[in-house]
Amino acid sequence: MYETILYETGGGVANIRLNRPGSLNSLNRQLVEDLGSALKKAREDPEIRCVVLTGAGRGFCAGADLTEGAVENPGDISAVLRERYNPVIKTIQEIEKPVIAAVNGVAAGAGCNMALACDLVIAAESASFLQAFVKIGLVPDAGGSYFLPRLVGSKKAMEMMLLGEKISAAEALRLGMINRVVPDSDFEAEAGKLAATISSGPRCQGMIKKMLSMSSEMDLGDCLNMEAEFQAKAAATEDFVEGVSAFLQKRKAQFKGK
Ligand code: T3D
Repeated sequence: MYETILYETGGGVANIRLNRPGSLNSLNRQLVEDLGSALKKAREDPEIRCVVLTGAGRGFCAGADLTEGAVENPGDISAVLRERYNPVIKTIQEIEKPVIAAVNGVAAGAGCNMALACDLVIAAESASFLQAFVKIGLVPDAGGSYFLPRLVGSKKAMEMMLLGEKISAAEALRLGMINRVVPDSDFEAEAGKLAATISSGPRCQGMIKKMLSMSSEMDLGDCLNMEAEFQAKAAATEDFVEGVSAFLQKRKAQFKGK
């Protein structure tokens, strides 16, 4: 049981819902702690093959809780990031299971960058994204300086970070920041379908995640070597045997994530 999030599992999916709707799920100390703990729980649970991160109410996440006293104790911000935010972003990246951000509403500041740290992002049509930091005199954090320029290019990232303007889900999709936009009325169902597709997929999905993370820092030669190494691991899985058998028998594969 968590104080600030809802954690539900089913069908191989761990659903983590940020649950402070009164402040658009802003990140207070407890929420960051609960989120970190829930992500670790999903990582350790062998039944879980996909994680979904979403928000309760009309927002996804409005970034840091600005009522928590950052202005009174500015010296603490560095420690807050190193000890609380950064481990969450690293866990999202390092967990060997796909993490989907299901962005139901506004994603601002660290909330926006937390969504970008996820492996897939599906957004409701009414959702929006903003690098809100500059509006309050802060620089981007929660991995934004890493993810955003890699997704949209440095010029667009610069514009978003310098101006802090809100962009629509449709614009975020056009820019390549996110994967899918669906009508608000279909959002829960479509996010559920995407999670179900991933959670019934083969073991190699976790390897694909790891490979793409590693390849961002590699040259072609290293990527080719990495592919040879990971392909041997993928070929040793039960799911590879099932995948090929299903193809030859002209039936749908039943993957077990093993
Ligand atoms: O110390 C550290 O933790 C350092 C780390 C910093 C990382 C960061 O994320 S810095 C960036 C922090 N976030 C922001 O600056 C965004 C602030 N919020 C907004 O700009 C707007 O709320 C939104 C654009 C996100 C949404 O606007 P709108 O008009 O849809 O909603 P609203 O009316 O502004 O907000 C609704 C309620 O949520 C409102 O409360 P009220 O008046 O109904 O009681 C508002 O005060 C509250 N709220 C929204 N964002 C935050 C928040 N309360 C606390 N902290 C927030 N970030």
